[in-house]
Amino acid sequence: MCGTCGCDQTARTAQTVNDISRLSPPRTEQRRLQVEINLMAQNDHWAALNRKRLDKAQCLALNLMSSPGSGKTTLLEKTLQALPGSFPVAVIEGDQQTEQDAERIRAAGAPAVQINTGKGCHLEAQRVSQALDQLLPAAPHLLFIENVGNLVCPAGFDLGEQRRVLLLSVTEGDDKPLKYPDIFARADLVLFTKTDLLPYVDFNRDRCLEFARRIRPGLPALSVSATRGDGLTEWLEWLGQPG
Ligand SMILES: Nc1nc2c(ncn2[C@@H]2O[C@H](COP(=O)(O)OP(=O)(O)OP(=O)(O)O)[C@@H](O)[C@H]2O)c(=O)[nH]1
Ligand SMILES: [Mg+2]
Repeated sequence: MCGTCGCDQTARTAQTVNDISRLSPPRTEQRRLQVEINLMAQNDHWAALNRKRLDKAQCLALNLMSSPGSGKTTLLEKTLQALPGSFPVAVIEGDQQTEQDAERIRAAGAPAVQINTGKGCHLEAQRVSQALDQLLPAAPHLLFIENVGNLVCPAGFDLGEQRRVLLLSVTEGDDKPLKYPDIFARADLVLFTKTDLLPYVDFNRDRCLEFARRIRPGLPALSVSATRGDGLTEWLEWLGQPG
């Protein structure tokens, strides 16, 4: 859980945890746990509010999670190009630094809000709520939330999305489900990306999917090459399927 690595601490809570760690060990552990529980409860509260707002707006929100660089933004660019021009879609971009991904999305034709998490390695529901303030008035039917590139911490933070898509590029290795089970356990779809590179890497899709389904039985899977366009039709069909 992310509270263990401390990556979700704001400056204030990080200070609190530092203060706590000066206390005697058993009490320190108890207080640290309490801080983590409070932070998670706060996140869950904001996530529930987000979900209510999205449901009311009839907007389907998808949380895209993956390691850094596995092709989230490229897939979104291609998805936006493939959707009819008038289709109301919006994007929230999460990165530690820079506005680059939001700029790429805007260049592809959709409104985008960039969230910079600084030291944080995942998005949190309260920041997503602030982004919704900007994006929901335009009444999008589809909202993509590109999480910060990380196969660990995003698994623990509900953002209020309806569906979670886990991207795994073929260059990352087919053992990843066994090494990072939490994120696979919470996925609604695993999307194998960069399949154009399969001839050059040692990646066994069947083996990887078998590992993933040990963790999440029946987990649906698709394969795409965003650069070549392979699998985009199936991806768009999946997007159009009811919950
Ligand atoms: N060969 C190949 N390269 C791809 C594909 N999709 C993305 N890439 C490349 O992979 C690199 C990272 O792509 P991004 O779309 O920025 O990845 P990302 O997951 O959004 O990265 P972060 O936001 O930094 O986590 C870029 O150089 C892309 O051109 C693909 O289908 N095939
Ligand atoms: Mg990106």
